Amino acid sequence: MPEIEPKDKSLKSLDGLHLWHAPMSSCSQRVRITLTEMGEEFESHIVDLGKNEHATREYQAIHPNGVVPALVEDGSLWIESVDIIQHIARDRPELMAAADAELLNMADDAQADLKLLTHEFLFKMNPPPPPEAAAKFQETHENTVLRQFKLDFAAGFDPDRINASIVRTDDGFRILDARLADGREFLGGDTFSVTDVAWMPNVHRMKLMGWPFEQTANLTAWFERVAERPSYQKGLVDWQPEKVPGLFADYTAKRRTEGTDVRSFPHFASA
Ligand SMILES: N[C@@H](CCC(=O)N[C@@H](CS)C(=O)NCC(=O)O)C(=O)O
Repeated sequence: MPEIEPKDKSLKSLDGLHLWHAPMSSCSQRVRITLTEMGEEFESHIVDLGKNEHATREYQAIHPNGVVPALVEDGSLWIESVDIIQHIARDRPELMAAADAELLNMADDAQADLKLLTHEFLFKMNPPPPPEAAAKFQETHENTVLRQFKLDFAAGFDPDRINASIVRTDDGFRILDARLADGREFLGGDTFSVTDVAWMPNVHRMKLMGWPFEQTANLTAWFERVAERPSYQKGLVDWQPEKVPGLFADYTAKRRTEGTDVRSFPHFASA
């Protein structure tokens, strides 16, 4: 998907690029990295997910699923990060030449597992939301999958569900690692493309939780290469609150001591 008809008709009169996004959201990171690669400025509309701004009627009139990102380009509304990055880069052969449909679809599919693992291994360090805020989210957000996800997170994810997410994520990373085994510099070939952009936030995120990337050396070397690009700094790192990596590292160390970090789950522990 795609371009969609906005429920909020005022979006149709917006000129230029407007991005509704969240600083730490991996899907928003993809779009910001692409815009930075293209040298495009955009009007930033921050949606504070911690304050449940995505559950407001106003935001749900912009994005029908009540998630970020949403992009308006000269009055046209686009959702779905993997579609957005291909749309905005459509006239940029340097970013589209090595676009790989299979790896882009995989990046899209990987989102649900990234979300679950992020909540389990990173966001869980935060105190749960006050009961009134949680109840209000259930009343006001129309996305039933997201509402159920929040309830499941509050109740504690089943360890089998967490392990299944780890297995699928590792399978995906091993596919990328195998692609890179032929010596190519980038995921789609010898040029940097939207395919790399789509996967950069995923590797960045899993590094924060101590993922065993030593098992995928080609992918590790690829990430070191792409992380040197100014777009990684400007589109991703600069939006991340400075203290966040340290707090996540402390939490990950605590989970490791307790034997509940990502490496302690059966997929890695029994390998
Ligand atoms: N498939 C969508 C997924 C969008 C999505 O799930 N966004 C997340 C942030 S990356 C979100 O808004 N989550 C809200 C929440 O967890 O409450 C895309 O790629 O744009």
